[in-house]
Amino acid sequence: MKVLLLWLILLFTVGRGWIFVPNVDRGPERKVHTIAIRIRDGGNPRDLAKRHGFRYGGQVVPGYHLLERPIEHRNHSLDKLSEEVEWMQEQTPLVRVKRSNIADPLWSQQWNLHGGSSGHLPNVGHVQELWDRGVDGRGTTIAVVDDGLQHTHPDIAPNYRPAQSRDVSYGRDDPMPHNRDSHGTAAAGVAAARQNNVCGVGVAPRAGLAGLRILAGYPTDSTEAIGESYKCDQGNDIFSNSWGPIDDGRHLEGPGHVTAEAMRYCIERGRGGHGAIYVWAGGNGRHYGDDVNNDGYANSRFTIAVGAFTDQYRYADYSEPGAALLCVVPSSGGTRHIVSTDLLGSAGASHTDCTRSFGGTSAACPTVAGIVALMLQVNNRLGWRDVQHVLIHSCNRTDIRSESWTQNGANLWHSHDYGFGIPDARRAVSIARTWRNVPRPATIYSSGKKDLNPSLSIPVGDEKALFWDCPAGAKDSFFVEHVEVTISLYASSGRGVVQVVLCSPSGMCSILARATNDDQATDISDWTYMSLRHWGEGSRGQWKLRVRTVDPEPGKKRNPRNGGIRPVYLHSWEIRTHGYRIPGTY
Ligand SMILES: [Ca+2]
Ligand SMILES: [Ca+2]
Ligand SMILES: [Ca+2]
Repeated sequence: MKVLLLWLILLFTVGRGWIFVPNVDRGPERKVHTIAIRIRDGGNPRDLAKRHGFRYGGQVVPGYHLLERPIEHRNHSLDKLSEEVEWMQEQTPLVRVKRSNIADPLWSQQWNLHGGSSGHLPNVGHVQELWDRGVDGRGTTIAVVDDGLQHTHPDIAPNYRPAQSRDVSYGRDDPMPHNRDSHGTAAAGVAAARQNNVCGVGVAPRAGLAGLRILAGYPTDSTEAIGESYKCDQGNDIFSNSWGPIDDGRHLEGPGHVTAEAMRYCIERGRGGHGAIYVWAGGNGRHYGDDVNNDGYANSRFTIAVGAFTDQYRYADYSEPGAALLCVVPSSGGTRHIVSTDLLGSAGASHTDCTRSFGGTSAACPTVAGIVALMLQVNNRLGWRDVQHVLIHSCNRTDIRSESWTQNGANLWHSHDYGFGIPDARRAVSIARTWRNVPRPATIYSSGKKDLNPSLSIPVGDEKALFWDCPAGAKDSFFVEHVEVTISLYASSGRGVVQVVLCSPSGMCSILARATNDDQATDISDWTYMSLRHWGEGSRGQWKLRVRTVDPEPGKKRNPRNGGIRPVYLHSWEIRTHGYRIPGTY
């Protein structure tokens, strides 16, 4: 293929004296003098190169070869060589420009994709360069699970996949939204709006778009289950979810039974067995003390939780922190919003066909869905865990003065505010290309469920530590991916007084439950928390679970009759590490 490309280019550049390979990283200038030759029948190009003081540079197409020598020898005569070949030509550089004139009228405002006019605003890095190289999501499909998809919109229509789409809410094929429901269409535009002369451009402008409408009418567990699994083994590769339970810091809610089963099915069977990719908005409830770990969709190890980062180089003040947060991407919350598609005409969020005011973790999520589409285009064998590995490796730390950054036992930095940082799309694609899949399925070590009888009482201001000595999975022979902790407890003063921290044998700690304003709900019943902060560490050694009862509002006068904050009673706990044995170490 490469040879054919070179040959075509050679054909078109004969007489110009330069071989140009478009859109390939050229790096620093090569210090070689190159001659292209057509050799006579029966000639041996390697012998020829040797006799004339060249290094053989390889065949271009049959009959045509390259000879190379150090640039400082370029003035040596070529007369003798020319007598032995049919045709020859010195190769010298020409100026060529890339043909990506982006005509989309709002492109200049898509700072999140190119860094703004200065190029210095936070962005996901070099997407335009990827498009120029043909890495634009083609061959992949992003299913936007939301309130519908206006597929007649000219920015959506060329990428729309009707056979992959469904209005689950109303039991119809066509996911066309109501006039007010512009959320799914805006999310879809962020992921994969077409590069044309309309609105802006999505991260993966040639990815297919499916609409799965579930957030209309009254969603139920089974509506969500259909939405999260629709054709996951027949073309829907990536499920982008810019929604979740209420972000008020008082809800611990996740997938119901059927939805959990549906997602498990697609993780095992989706994408020809490589696993569907679930991308999830991390939540907008930071103001209320909410945490990604209070959301059972976003904190699932099957999903990629995405937070928001502003043009002010800081997490958005709505973007929820959490040990389960994988990354942040640019979104609203500073002085700039996100450009996307809006419902045509006066319908939707704007009177035009485009919106300039999209944002939240709703816009962050489909940005990552788009990056994953670019990764899958270059390597569709990536499993769902591989995709997480690649994304983590592609992240750049940001706001590095923040004290939230901690380095774990595998030298990886994670922050409850920023996850592993901002993914760089170009690096993600480059890593994806040559990524070797991690062993499947994941190996799990578990403490087993520890029932405490009687329940462990933890008075306010006190902390109880629970220990698990994991016997196996030593560092350098095991690679921890996700760590899960399942807890049951009773807190009669409300869940907001509970703080749970997990520390690994290396000393890296994860905040799983943080003190909040939740003074109503009292039970935590078999809730599973997840942490990515131990990624790459070993499992062997002592894991420590610290459970505290805290006063979330110290100094606040309380009703003397209830005697202030009452103890928390821990009923049971379990720690599970998921990961893989490093090949060659057993
Ligand atoms: Ca467009
Ligand atoms: Ca939340
Ligand atoms: Ca509109």
